[in-house]
Amino acid sequence: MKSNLMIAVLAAALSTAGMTAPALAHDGEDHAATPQSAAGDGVIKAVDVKAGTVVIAHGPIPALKWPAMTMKFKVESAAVLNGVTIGKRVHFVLKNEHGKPVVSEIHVL
Ligand SMILES: [Cu+2]
Repeated sequence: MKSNLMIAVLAAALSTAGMTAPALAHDGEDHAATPQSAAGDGVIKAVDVKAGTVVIAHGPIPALKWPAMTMKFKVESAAVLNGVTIGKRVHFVLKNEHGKPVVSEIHVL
């Protein structure tokens, strides 16, 4: 089921790749021509289910031209945080929600 979802996300990203839409913003930094979705790996540093946020020390994300860094993300829904606890190594998927990166999937490694 999860791999089907991944394919759906990628297909959606590809189908919208040619359209003009707000690019993923990165904490106020200006990154041109960023895609509608991207994935990265990292370590969970904090989880706030109530606020719907997660802090991830992530590696470089070449698709977004992001260097490695620790940053706070919003999650698409609280369900994304199921099983996600501090110290876990994760693979995560970001999607572009009105120009802001939102974590749509977290897979504990
Ligand atoms: Cu970052």
